[in-house]
Amino acid sequence: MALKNPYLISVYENTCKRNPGEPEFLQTVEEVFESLEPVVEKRPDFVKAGIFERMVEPERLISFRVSWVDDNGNVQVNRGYRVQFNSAIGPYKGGLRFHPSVNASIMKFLGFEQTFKNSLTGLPMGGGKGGSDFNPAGKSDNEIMRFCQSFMTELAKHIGPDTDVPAGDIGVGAREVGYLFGQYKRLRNEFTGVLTGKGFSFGGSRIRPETTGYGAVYYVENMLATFGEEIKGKTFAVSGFGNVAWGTVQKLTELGGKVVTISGPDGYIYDKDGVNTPEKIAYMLEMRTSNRNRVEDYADKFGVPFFAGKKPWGEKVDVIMPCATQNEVNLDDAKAMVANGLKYYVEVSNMPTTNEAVAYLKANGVVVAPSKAVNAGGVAVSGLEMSQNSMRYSWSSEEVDAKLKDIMKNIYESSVSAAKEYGMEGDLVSGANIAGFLKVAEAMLAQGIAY
Ligand code: 2IT
Repeated sequence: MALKNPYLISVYENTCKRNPGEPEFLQTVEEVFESLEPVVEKRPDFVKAGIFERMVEPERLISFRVSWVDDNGNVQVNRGYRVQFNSAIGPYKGGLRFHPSVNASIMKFLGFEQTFKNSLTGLPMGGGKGGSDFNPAGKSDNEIMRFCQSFMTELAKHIGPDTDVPAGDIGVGAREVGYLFGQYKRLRNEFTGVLTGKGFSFGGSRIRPETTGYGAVYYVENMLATFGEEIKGKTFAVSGFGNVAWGTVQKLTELGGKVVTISGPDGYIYDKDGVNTPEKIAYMLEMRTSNRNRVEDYADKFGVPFFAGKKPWGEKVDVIMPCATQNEVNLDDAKAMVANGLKYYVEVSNMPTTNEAVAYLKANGVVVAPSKAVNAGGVAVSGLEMSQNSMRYSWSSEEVDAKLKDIMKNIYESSVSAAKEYGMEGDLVSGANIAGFLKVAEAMLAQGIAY
């Protein structure tokens, strides 16, 4: 373990004892605590108020049975979750993930990270996350609808526009949000902004679907500018082919970058000409909505090489942007990147990198941008959707995009200055963790001890 501060070590050890068998949650706690060592030294008032101990304990963890009937008439049972992690600076806010890997550890790691990410956006949103071990792959549209309705029948008891506002994540897009919203409205007889990522016709924000990727690219623009560089003319390796990868590829292409890889659970494709025509980019959407969950279809359609069971991290490019899921880059991958002379590593999916891999990249001079900051544009536009719903108003794409650009610039700049202020100049990971943490910690301090 890389932690040195004895107080943080003891809080971390207690967290390990209290959360056995939850490696992803403990991984993110350790990673955030490493960044917070200088904060502990400067802020004894936080230590006295037990802020660190309270920060790692979710305010509420709800788990529930979701039963539904499949197309063959068989009863299926899944487990649903909502983790309401921290409400110090606003209503709980965070996505819902439908994926077979979902468990309490995954939910808590995502909820913990969401707390700091939401804080970084500068908008009033607390941290939450939810989902289910339901696997959407291969399910019919009717099955998805019935599952969403059953899931919401329980979730509706715990959420509300001023309490907790879920959205999408892996396996939950506009279609699922629509079904979830419909069921909430049926149950409550209320039309409110209880979910974000809604369709535009019923209160969704312009550009919400592409915004996580757009925001990530705006972050990259700001970051490269610091080094006197730009996106134009650079090559990029992206993983995933879902919503986040799609928005990222679109915006990189628009700004003159060339994306040569995308990936799926089945492997990755290498497109030497770039995933850059409207047809190719639209096909990414088609692959997602087909529920087949494979990227080999792209290789078949466009006649490019497909590498079964492999990840694109061995490819030599200027910038690497993982956009798929957690822990998709390990120490060996990081070694391959360094051996290829990689300069910029930009996390887009939540916690795509193991802690050892991040340490190795940093130690070898790679500029590492952390997902909490880089992907915060998604939830930021969710925050803007909440504002629009509260006002019963709708901003144009240009207005939303301009606000998103501002938010991403602020996130980048506040991370840079927090790192500097706490003696970790140039460390974008620590800067984001510190900046995100401070606002939540101040709010908790001001509000007294009971959560
Ligand atoms: O990880 C994330 O920030 C999201 N899945 C989006 C959350 C949201 O509430 O828009």
